[in-house]
Amino acid sequence: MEILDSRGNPTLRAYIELNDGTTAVASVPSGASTGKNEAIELRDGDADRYSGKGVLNAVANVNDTIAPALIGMQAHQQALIDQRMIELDGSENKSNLGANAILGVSMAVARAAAASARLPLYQYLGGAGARRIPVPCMNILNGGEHADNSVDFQEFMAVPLGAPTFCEGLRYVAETFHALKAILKARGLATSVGDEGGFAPNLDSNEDAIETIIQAIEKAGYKPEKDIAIALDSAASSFSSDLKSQYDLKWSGAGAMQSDNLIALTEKWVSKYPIVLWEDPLAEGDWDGFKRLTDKLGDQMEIVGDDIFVTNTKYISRGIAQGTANSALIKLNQIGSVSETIEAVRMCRDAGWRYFISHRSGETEDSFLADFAVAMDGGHLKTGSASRSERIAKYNRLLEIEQELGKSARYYW
Ligand code: 2PG
Ligand code: MG
Repeated sequence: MEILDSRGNPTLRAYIELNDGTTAVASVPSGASTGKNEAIELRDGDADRYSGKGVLNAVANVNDTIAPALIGMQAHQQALIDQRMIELDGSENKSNLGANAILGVSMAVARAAAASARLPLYQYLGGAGARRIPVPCMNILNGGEHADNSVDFQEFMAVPLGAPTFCEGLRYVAETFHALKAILKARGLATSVGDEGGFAPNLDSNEDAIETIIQAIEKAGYKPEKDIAIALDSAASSFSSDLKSQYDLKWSGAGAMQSDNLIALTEKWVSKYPIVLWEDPLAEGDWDGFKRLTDKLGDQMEIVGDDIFVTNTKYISRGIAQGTANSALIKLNQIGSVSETIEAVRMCRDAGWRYFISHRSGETEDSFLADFAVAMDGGHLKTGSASRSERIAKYNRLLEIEQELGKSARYYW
């Protein structure tokens, strides 16, 4: 069925029932700052409904094409089921049936198989050894395409890597979120939030954003770097005109620059601030710039490719071969099925890369991502701020998983 996401745009929810009576449901997220090689999210294009954003055709594809083809298959054969849907679609990028249609079913299949096996989803997908709860990289200040403010970089995340447990880590950064609110309020700045629940104030500069966050960490009673470090997602494609070398930090007024200027700025920030991870510091077509940056800073921090790799092994393998980054962002709907997402994770792991599990800026109350992140054992995830229930749903599920694992739970950066 067609439901709404956290931005009030339509998205797809899939329902499944197994022969043994097990039922499951899954809802698909949706991005705003999308990479151009992402799998295609099928939209109706009917201007009379939701400005063309309806997903009734994708829903029909589930009911009329996918469902009849899957009936009779075994729910635990995830890869086979995903493969069958990919074949049915027949395109390179899932443009016929829609990545939203395929992923919704793929997630529902995984959840049903787990329930039928009487296993929690994280254990079904990750095995008996799945017990590492990811460090929550909490996006407490939003800019770029996720907010209407004067900050060019899209996400400023607080990373509670010094906490002893997930539960404590979540508290560290939620308290920092509240401290940040108080600081912004005292400065007479807006405390309304952006798409991922972080504040979206009009600050003096991009650097002001990071300095204000450091103040917030201290105000909350924590030590920057030791207790809480910083991660950034520039989402640089969103301020690059040619997507490969020309940049314009227009909202903050910092102005036009080229790859090397942006790399120099990155170096300066990394030497000055406790930054442990930087996602999309350059645009999706700037493979050369990415490599130069990784050569310079790759031994100091995690450099994550999002729009450039789009969770696709075709691009991740090129990145590994060329030394383009040292980590890939992992988003289920960028590639469009559970088993292909697992393949992307495996490729990173085999190469000694890290991988960063991520939500989308348009989300639903579905907490699939939380279980998925524990199953993938990557040690960190991003799922927004300490506000907006579509974000909190994932944090609450992680709290639950940690509690369920008891003393066997692990938490480290
Ligand atoms: C990103 C994401 C998620 P979107 O760029 O990493 O934070 O945003 O879903 O809009 O692509
Ligand atoms: Mg990103």
